[in-house]
Amino acid sequence: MKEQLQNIRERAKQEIAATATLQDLEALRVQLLGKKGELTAILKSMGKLSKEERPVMGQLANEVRGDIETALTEKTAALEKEALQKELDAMPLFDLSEPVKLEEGSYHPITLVQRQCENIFKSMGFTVEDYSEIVSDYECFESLNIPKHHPARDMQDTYYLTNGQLLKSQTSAAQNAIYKKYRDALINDGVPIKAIFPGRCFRNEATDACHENTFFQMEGVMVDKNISISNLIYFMKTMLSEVFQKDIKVRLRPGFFPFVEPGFELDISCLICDGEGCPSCKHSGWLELCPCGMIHPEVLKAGGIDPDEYMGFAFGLGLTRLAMMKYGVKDIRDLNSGNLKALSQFTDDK
Ligand code: FA5
Repeated sequence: MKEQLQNIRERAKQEIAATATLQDLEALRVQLLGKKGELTAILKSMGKLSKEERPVMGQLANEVRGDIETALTEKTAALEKEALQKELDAMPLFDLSEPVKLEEGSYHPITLVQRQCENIFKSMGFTVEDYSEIVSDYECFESLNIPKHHPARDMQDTYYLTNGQLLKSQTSAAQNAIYKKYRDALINDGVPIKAIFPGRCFRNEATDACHENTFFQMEGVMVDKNISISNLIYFMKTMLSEVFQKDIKVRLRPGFFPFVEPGFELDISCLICDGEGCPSCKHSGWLELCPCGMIHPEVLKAGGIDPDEYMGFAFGLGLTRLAMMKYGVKDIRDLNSGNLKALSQFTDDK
């Protein structure tokens, strides 16, 4: 029996070592140690042994059983590890230490054009001002030489709030505050007022390809002694050639705004249709882009500046329309659409 037990141990160890799967190992365990297993059969036959032999064989049988169980446990662990490794190898690589690649956002085309204009004017000595979107009637109209009930108010259908204030319909609404902010430096120290103030404007518009109810403008003013229309034209030309980096057709025609005298409309030849006429330019071939003019004496007076001594120019650039022209956006409404597919394709390359 001793030999039988030792044989079983040796054979079991070899067979366990050669087993390739967990199922085969379980089958081997049943075959060796199960109710009808080989070792169990030997243990059952112990009764036939002599009194002296029984404890010796019993101890050996227990040792053999223990050795087989240890070999089974070790092999189970090895096969499980192997199976896990196979599973991991089949999985796509996932390295926690690897830097996570985040989707990058992009600037809105209007922001890109606004920043570009800001940089152009900053390089020419202009300050960039921020201004509220909710303004008073005085700021938006009265200080700009548009008294209550004046028909010029009809040009801008405005959103009024219940407290009497309104959503700014034009960036010109900041002019009065800018004059008051810088007039002391102008009068006492001879520092010209040179400021631009980009901002969002709101009008109750019937929207179309070139009109939105919410759009951006960028106002610019310059006040000093001896300012002329030539200065105005110089700054407009510089700005447009920098933004477009190519020759574009521009026309200047008389325009009426109560806060400038004389006033002009500066139009650019539509870059969507090359001046042929399309919905983006209301089929005229031209797009109103940047009305401008010499600041009306009443407006300077309201800002605390003596119009007999000082003069200046002002312009109101349509930033949203500029973005349309620069990036070839046919319908202005796409710019407010939140359509990331459309909006994320623009870069600030010139
Ligand atoms: C004004 O708002 C004047 N404050 C501009 C100004 C400033 C004139 C200083 C003189 C001196 P206007 O309403 O034309 O003017 O608007 C100016 C520009 O804003 C237009 O040429 C156009 O480019 C843009 N704009 C006006 N309305 C809309 C709109 N509904 N949607 C998109 N852009 C618009």
